[in-house]
Amino acid sequence: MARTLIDTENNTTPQSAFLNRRQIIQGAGALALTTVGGSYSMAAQSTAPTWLDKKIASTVYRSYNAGEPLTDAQDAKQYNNFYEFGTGKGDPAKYADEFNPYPWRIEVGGECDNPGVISLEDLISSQSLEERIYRMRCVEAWSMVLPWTGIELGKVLRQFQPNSRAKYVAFETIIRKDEMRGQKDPFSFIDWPYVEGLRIDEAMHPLAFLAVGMYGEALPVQNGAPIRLVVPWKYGFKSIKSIVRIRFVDEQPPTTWNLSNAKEYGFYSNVNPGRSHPRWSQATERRIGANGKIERIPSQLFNGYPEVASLYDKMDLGLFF
Ligand SMILES: Nc1nc2c(c(=O)[nH]1)N[C@H]1C(S)=C(S)[C@@H](COP(=O)(O)O)O[C@H]1N2
Ligand SMILES: [Mo]
Repeated sequence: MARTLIDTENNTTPQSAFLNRRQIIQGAGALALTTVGGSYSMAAQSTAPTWLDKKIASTVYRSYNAGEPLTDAQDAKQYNNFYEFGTGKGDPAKYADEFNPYPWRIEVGGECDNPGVISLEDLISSQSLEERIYRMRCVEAWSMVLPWTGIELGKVLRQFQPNSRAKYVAFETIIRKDEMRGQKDPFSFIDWPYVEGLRIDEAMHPLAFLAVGMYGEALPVQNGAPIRLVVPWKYGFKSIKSIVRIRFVDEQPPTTWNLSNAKEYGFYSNVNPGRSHPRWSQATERRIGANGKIERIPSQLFNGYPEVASLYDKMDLGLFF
């Protein structure tokens, strides 16, 4: 039942240059990075607190539906990018039980009138949760259709009252070297913490989402427990996991993949089939769909969310990639 999710014809990953070096150093086989299911059993999940399970169970409505079959939960939970746990697609699920996300707090500050440190519970208790089914398109040219549970990002951000100097929003992932083995890797090209950012109008767009659940349950660690960003019109790496800090800033903040290779990864990173990655085409994607079905389908501008186009009206998408 092991399924090969990376096709050999296109075994390109953003980090393949690094992986090649890593494989030489460690003698790791490329095959170990390319299959999920069967090669290991699911790691035990850390248990979410009761208040979170209850909150997620109270989710009442679906505001978006991709209109496409859902990716199997098993694939969504076992084929991940979360370099804090290693660079292999199976590493995050394999080492998930080494990380305990509860209790969780988020520090919100910068250009806003109501900064502070807030617990996850306080952050979401005043909001009702909704489920949204979104397409997720990784820059590596694979994609999934995933049901998230959470809150519109803008609704959360407005609680902190951003001021007129808040032109961008910067996000940071937790650093916990003892629980996240990827952060101890001396060869890692990521300067921890993983950081991401959005322009303020992008962050306030109703499609931008903060997820605390997936498939009707609390987020698995490997998918970014307990809270992560989901920006469905951008390449997956913008959707930063396990967020501990949010800052309103007046200048474009640094972002992890752009720092690692600015020629290959821009700040905007909107899904754009018309603009190839320097090392591979973005015209099509490998959809990891229902019942393990994998098919090659055309990619869509803004990942098929044309409602965001007006955010980029005056911008040259080739220049601001
Ligand atoms: N902190 C952190 N967030 C991250 C990543 C990561 O390595 N670290 N990987 C990104 C990439 S490249 C993708 S495609 C998505 C994958 O999300 P998923 O594993 O839930 O499908 O998470 C993004 N968020
Ligand atoms: Mo990705």
